[in-house]
Amino acid sequence: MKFKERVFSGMQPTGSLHLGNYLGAMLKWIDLQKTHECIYCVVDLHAITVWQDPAELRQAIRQVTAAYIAAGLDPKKSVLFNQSQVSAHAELAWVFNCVARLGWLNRMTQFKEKAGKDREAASVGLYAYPNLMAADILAYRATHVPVGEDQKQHLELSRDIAQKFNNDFSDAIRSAGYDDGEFFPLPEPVIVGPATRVMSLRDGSRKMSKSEPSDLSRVNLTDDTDLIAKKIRKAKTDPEALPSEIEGLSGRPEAENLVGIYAALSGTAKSDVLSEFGGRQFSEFKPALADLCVERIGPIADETRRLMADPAEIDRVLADGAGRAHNIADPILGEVKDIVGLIRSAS
Ligand code: AQP
Repeated sequence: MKFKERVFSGMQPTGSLHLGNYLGAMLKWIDLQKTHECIYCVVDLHAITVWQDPAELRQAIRQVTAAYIAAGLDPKKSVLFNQSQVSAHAELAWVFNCVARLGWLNRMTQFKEKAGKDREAASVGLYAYPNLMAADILAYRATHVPVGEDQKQHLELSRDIAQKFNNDFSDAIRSAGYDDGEFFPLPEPVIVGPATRVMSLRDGSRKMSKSEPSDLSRVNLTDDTDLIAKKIRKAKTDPEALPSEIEGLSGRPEAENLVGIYAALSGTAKSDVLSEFGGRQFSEFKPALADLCVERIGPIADETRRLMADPAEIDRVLADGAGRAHNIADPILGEVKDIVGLIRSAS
């Protein structure tokens, strides 16, 4: 079946968003909004796979929503909501818990990283996280998922789940009128650009992350201009000048990271950045990067703060988005229930 192109993606309200979230995913979200029907979610059910302080979680849901809007997502154009308001996500996730195989989940590297050494103490939710992610996407039969590189493996699992559902229930799917037996699309990851994996500013071998204890490791979308400039100034580098060719970045993770950030923020390629800065020292490159970062991130932080002053308006945006999300997801979930053999409510 030729599925209508539809975009879905989300971020966890586990803290304030950072440059990695912005460059790895959100820039593409904003782009896709011009050409596609887009559904962007604050994935609060994912956030509680690790314990969250309830008051801080509520605050973070609103803050991530405000950051989405401040960064350029238009809630009139795109559907913008928080996951827990649309029950189809959790309901479809249960069906997928029964489709996905333990062996598949055992291979997920993010669970291994997040659970750490004490796997027995990790929540069942953290383990089943990728099934919920598949449900997030497929509840809307989304075809394209703009994410950072770290989500590639989870996206592959979503495709496997979609394929297995289509196979397991192929007769029922055909009986429901889908002659080719394809009920779910196999969603495609959209992982493009010069900064699909932004690394920590303190350690070029670690991903920039909300949960990294050192705040100097990331630029938050809520940082003021002085703090942004300070973090770039203090970013770890090596003593060499920047190379003029891409090949010269190999084995220099910190240099590669900063060049990638510059390229993504300026809408160019790493090779263009090196044409301009090749042969120059970090003492010259860092101020240029700090200025660019302040110019691009500063206004997002200001606008996020302005929006956060009116939480009732943010809640209204979320409720409106949830209503629109329900309208798309509920009929799809109804069909899933029919296909699986459940009896859905008559209303
Ligand atoms: N460092 C990164 N570089 C590029 N893309 C990134 N993303 C996250 N970090 C980077 C992308 O941002 C989207 C939302 O991520 P998330 O909030 O759902 O969770 P995450 O990937 O687990 O991000 P964090 O910051 O590492 O959160 P914590 O610390 O809470 O686990 C995704 O598209 C992701 O690829």
